[in-house]
Amino acid sequence: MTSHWILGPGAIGRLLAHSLYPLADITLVGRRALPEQQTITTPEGEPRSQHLNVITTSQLLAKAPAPPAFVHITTKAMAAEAALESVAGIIPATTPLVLWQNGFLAQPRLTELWPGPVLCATTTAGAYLTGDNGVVHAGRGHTFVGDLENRHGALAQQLAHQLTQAGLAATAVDDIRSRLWQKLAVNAAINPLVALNGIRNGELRGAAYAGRVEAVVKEVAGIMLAEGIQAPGGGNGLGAWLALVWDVIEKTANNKASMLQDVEAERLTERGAILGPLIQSGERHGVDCEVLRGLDSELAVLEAGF
Ligand code: KPL
Repeated sequence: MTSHWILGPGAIGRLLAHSLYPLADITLVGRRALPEQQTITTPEGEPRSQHLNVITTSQLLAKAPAPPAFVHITTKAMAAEAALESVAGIIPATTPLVLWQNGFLAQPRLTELWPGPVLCATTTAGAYLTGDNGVVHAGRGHTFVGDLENRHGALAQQLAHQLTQAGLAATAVDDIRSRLWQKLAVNAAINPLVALNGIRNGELRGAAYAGRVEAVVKEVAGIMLAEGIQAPGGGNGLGAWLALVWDVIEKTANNKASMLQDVEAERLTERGAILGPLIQSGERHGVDCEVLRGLDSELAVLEAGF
């Protein structure tokens, strides 16, 4: 049976653990102890309770079990490197990692740092936590898996196959970098504005915010052009990026975006992983990124108050 360690028992980590169990051997690892009896509510609203192997990092280190087939890192972007460091001493350097982070910070860093294969996953599956023992699988989505250098296609296929068998539809792709940047574009246009203004995604359509969304997308479109990234439907003009962003806003109108949830809980946001790569790219290519810089500074001021 394939064994998977999942570092980070947040919403995606628990969704993965519930889905892969009992098809695969699961170890869900967190910094603090969580109940082993965990419940997932399916997209159809049915609760399912399972006894999962949930342990703390120190318990894992003490036990030093046989190395897993995959180590999934499902922490926030800025905690991914520390999560890897916490287990690096007890796994072979050839162990495949799977990175589930938003943005484009952890992925290039860990790809460079880790000698073994580093797969990146991007998913549209929706999940949120309801407490220490509950997660809601709010919406079925699709997961794409691949590595930044396109060297591990067979491994990506093996993982995509297992995820699909586990009920999380997944496809191995050879353009994961573009897909991560496309998601970055959407996250940059939505997350900072909703987090700073305390609003649901759909409210961005209102007259008070629509112009600000368009100003962000204008800069993002310039950066994507410089990076050679096309919008998902093809096309790299402002129109293609605006269409994508407005479509996601429409489809997620009722969502409380992840960055707003972080701000409400007074947690550090993923601004470094979402705005950071875009601003650095803009600076590198001489593309205007004043609006993005402004959002980053506003978020920094907000976080300083936590
Ligand atoms: O991915 C998201 C997030 O909340 O981080 C969006 C697309 C903004 C949906 O809420």
